[in-house]
Amino acid sequence: MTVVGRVCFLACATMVWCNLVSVGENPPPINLIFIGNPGVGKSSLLNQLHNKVAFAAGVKIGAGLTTQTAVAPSFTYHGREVRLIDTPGLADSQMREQASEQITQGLQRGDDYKMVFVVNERSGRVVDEDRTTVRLVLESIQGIDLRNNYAIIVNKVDEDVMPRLEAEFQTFTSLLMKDFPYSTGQVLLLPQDSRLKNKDNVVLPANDALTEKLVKFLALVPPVHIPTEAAKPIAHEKWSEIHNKMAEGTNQAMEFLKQMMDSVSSRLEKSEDKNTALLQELMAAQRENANEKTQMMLQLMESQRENAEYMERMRAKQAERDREMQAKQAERDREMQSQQAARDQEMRLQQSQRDHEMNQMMMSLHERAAQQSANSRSVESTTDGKR
Ligand SMILES: Nc1nc2c(ncn2[C@@H]2O[C@H](COP(=O)(O)OP(=O)(O)OP(=O)(O)O)[C@@H](O)[C@H]2O)c(=O)[nH]1
Ligand SMILES: [Mg+2]
Repeated sequence: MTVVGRVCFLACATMVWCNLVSVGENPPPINLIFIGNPGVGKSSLLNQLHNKVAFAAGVKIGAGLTTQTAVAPSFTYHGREVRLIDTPGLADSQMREQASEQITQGLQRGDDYKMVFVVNERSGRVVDEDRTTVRLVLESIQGIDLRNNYAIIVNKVDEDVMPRLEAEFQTFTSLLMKDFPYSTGQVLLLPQDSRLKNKDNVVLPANDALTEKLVKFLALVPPVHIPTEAAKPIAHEKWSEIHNKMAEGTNQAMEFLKQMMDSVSSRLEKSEDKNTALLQELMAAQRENANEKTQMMLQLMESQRENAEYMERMRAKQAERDREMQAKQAERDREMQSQQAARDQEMRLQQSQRDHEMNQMMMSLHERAAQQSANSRSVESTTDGKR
């Protein structure tokens, strides 16, 4: 990256980091301090913000790599000075005393701080060493309300764990902050980056997604003023005792969560059983209802069938009656016809009888007339003869 590019990046980053601070005539510097156990990735992340290797970062077997609190060459923007401060980890028992002094030294610069704790996760579980370090450092700052005034970065989150951590973010953060003197809503999950894994002094491009995510997150962390006298020595000698308590606290909280989950799931199971029973009842009622309906339908169909049969019988009877009536009528017609024929026959007989009688009468009249005419002719001829 060119010098101009780097200055632009730093200028942008500074502008974002400063955006929540009122900038007066002589605004105080902002100390961006990263605190956390050895190997969590503090120096690496600060190098990404600085966009160059300002702090040695890498693999160190058995101990912390950073042993001294170090401040990157500060830069200003709009008159506001920004300092990146790297600190050693407390979990390394060999250098705990020195590390705690170094951290306190880093916190005693006065002015404003954006205090960032860097921690890791272990297969989705909180790391009690990290919890111990955060608690001891928070407890060392006295007389200042740090609630929501510091940030936690959960760094190097495994890619398989990330979705589950995101899904159970509340549970994870409440376990993480259990027994802290102050909790915070400023928590960032940063994914493990294969480009950094077990590497030394890697600096990603300025506009890399990881760096951008980091810058955006840090912009929203409110700066808090920590006067020099407020940062008291860290009770490093209590580290093991506090660590045991934190581990016990985590176990209790996990146990409590497990019981809660068990009770929730048993309640869910019960309510599921209840729901299943209700569903079965409902289905039985529906079946009964359906049976009743079927019965009614069957009855209806039966009565329709009976009606149809009755109608059929009625129609058959009617047809039978019609046929009988027709047969009787035909019989009557035949009788009347034969009576009429008999009457006609008789009338014809009577007529022919009368005709015969009439003929007889006419013939006898003719005969009589012929007789009379013959008689008159014989009278005439007799008369004529006499004359
Ligand atoms: N995979 C992966 N590795 C990382 C990441 N951040 C840092 N590392 C690696 O983790 C190792 C330790 O990182 P450092 O930045 O030196 O850790 P530190 O917290 O400064 O450790 P100390 O200086 O010992 O306190 C290095 O090899 C880094 O490259 C990350 O996001 N993903
Ligand atoms: Mg380091």
